Amino acid sequence: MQSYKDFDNGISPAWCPGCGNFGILDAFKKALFELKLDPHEITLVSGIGQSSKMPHYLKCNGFNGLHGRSLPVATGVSVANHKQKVIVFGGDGDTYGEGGNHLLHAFRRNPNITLFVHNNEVYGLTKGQASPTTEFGRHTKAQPFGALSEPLNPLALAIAMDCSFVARSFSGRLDHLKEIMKMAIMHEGFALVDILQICVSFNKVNSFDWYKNRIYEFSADYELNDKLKAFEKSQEFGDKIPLGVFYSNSRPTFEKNMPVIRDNTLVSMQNFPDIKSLIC
Ligand SMILES: Cc1ncc(C[n+]2csc(CCOP(=O)(O)OP(=O)(O)O)c2C)c(N)n1
Ligand code: SF4
Repeated sequence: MQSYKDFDNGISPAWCPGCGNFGILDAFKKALFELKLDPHEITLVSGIGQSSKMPHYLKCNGFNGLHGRSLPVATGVSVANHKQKVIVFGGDGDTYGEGGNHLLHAFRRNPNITLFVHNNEVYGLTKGQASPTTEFGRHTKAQPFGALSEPLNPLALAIAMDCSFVARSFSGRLDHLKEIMKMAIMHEGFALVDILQICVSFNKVNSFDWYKNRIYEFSADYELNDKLKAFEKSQEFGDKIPLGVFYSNSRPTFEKNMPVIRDNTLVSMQNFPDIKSLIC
């Protein structure tokens, strides 16, 4: 690849002008270029949503599945060909709502997958209903009396479940986001990056200026596999919002735990192996 723009496929994004997804797309192309990855080495998987349109705009292998179902698809891709870099894009609704159950099992299994969550704190594609990360009491068109549930803390959940890489960045800090994306893609194991994303149309509270006045970049002053310290850090969200890597560990991956594909990919095998060898 001569330039990060070589990842463009000529399709123009159907996002509102000013949407944070543009920054995420840009940072991602730059991250792939700097990692010297070629399109054929990457498989992008997504569900349904504005964020899930990411694979539509990139020259890479891609699969667009059902709302919330990207992680099982991505796990299948990774088991079939663990030499691919498997990268998932989803919204906070897609990942933490519809796909919440799959997320828990991905944390447990630790497949070698990178998950980027565009967290705009609303369901963007379906016009701004409250999502699992919407703050309690927030008024939307669908919640005229305010959201009635407490928001999910995705980082705390991931750390509690020993997710092997947990980080946060912001769609308006492109260099920071690009570096975090590179670390997450190169991490061996399941990596979650929660990306705070501006939705100019349906989230008028968490605007660019709102974030600019609160976010700060931190380098952990603790060992990154210190679960308790990471958990404590993950509780910070309000007047100050930390961006960076919160937690990391080197657990064996799901693919490494599967003897039949330890040395060879499933897709390169002449004959599909006996099913017993996959499960024992
Ligand atoms: C099972 C199911 N439930 C609901 C929908 C309708 N739906 C499509 S996109 C969407 C919201 C997507 O929001 P989010 O995942 O937060 O992504 P964003 O658009 O904000 O990037 C919903 C509710 C659907 N397609 N399938
Ligand atoms: S509705 Fe929000 S998330 Fe969707 S394209 Fe517009 S700004 Fe982006």
